[in-house]
Amino acid sequence: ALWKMHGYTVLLQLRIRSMIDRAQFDALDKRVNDLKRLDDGKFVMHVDVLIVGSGPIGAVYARTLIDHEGQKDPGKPIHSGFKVGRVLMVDMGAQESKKAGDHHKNSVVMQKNPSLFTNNGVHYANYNRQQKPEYNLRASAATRVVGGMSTHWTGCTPRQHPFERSKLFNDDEWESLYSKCEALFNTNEVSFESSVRHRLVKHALKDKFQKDFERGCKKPGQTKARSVETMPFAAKQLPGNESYIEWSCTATILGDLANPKPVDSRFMLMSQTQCDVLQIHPKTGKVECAIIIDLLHNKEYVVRANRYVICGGAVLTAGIVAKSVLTSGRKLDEFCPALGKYMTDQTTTLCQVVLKQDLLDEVNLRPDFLDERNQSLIKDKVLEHRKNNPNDPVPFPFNDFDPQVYTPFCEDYPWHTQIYRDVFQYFEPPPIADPRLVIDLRFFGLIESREDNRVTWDINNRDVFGMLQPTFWFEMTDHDKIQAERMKKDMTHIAEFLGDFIPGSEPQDLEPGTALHLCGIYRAGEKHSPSSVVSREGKVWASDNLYLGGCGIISVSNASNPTLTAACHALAGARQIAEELEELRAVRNS
Ligand code: G3F
Repeated sequence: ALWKMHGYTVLLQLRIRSMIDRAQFDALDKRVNDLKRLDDGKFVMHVDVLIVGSGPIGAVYARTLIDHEGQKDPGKPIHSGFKVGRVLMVDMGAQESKKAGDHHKNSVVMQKNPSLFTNNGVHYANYNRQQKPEYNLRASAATRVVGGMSTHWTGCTPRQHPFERSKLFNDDEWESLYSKCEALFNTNEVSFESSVRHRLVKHALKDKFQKDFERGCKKPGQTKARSVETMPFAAKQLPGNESYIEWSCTATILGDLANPKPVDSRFMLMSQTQCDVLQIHPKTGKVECAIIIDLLHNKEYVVRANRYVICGGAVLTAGIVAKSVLTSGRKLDEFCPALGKYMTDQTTTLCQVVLKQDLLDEVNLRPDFLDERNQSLIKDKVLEHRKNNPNDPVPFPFNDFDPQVYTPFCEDYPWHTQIYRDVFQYFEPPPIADPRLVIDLRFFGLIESREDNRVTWDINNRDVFGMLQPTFWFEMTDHDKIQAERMKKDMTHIAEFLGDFIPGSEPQDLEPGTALHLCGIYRAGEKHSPSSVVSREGKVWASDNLYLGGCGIISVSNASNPTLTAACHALAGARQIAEELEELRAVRNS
């Protein structure tokens, strides 16, 4: 009888598997109706890897698993011949673009009229009655849409300075992970080099502020270099159209997998599908299945996977784990005592200036002064603009790209700076200036990593999706505040090299959480210990088949945009999963 039951289960599984295999991405509903219900009325799906969340980190996981590591690289694939089976990705947000997870700025209309741009951030704790206002991260938010954060990503992807990144990878490992992730993100420093404004701002700071600074460095005790550079951006110019930038996002990372009918049937994306809970075995900690809900059709599925990867944004990812552990009757302290703790934010300071007339005069008088030797790129642009618009006193073409300049994080000035035009509608300048003359300075500072800065959950406090509300307990230390003040002074000093403050946009601290760079909530550690939740690859210590990805994994306080660093961890995680699946397959085949 046992054999019979087992046989039927296998047959049923095989049948379901082959049905899923035949199904196409855009016929999900039909396909699902074909499936047989289990006795409890739910449908079951078998996949190799379930990825929850379709942001840039989910995309890194999917691409790496499907490519079975580096296939597109000139380097030798580590697992040659090995193919990962079906990867199912779910996202509770809707798919708003033809390609899965496209960047809003990849629409031409948006590029020509950036003020149309909005981010789809949903603030967490605004309707959480347990949230004490004084400990809130008022501005922190999550994006619920296919593509997640990458649909409105600024794309600023610097490597983190050795001082602000963990030692979980050694320098060579970081180097190799960073290079690979930069390639996945198309991170480069040349996309904006042809912009007149970019060259002008960089020149103003390099030739004036940096030199001034270097002279200052000669003072005893101050020897560290500080430089002005082009910001590394995850965006590239499209060949053949110099005025268009393709912003990196889930769609570009997934590549052909993001097409409406993906060429690779091993990948499937379900939008408007929530990962409700993971069923975790009370003794082994192994995830037995995930319950996902197709929100549009209100249908529940049981997903059985070999590996589960949760990367739905730091706070929501931790929330899924918390709900899964707490609803199984266990305590977080037993399963993952550090979950929610050691949270780091970044302080954010902003100001806006109108470019100095002196700088414009320099361009008007000597249109070639920003050109490199033997080039007349900038000069030609300025002269042509002048010819076509003789009444325009501003020497910048209307479609000139925004400047993208920064002074990288360094030990003596431990903050990340962005000197650019931010299309984020967090802070729109009053319409008093020609938008081409407005420069934003947005600086990001360190917050100490402390156990007490944390998120907590209560099983009786749920949100509109039935998930547990995050409650923040966040405070800045005196040291954090002193550093933030130093950073603001530095901003004021640097801004003076560029222009005058727009009234109302003088240097000011923005709300906690504004950076959208919460880290540490499921921090990685070197070994299984109560102060970390996952390994450097994101594997939960207490479980054999559960991985967490995203900024929550970053274990130390940091100031530079963390997505590239989170991607390094995700890449290491995807590689480890690939190896584990290969071993599983070998065991099964033997
Ligand atoms: C942008 O200017 C930064 O580049 C992002 F990293 C950041 O998340 C965003 O502002 C919001 O502060």
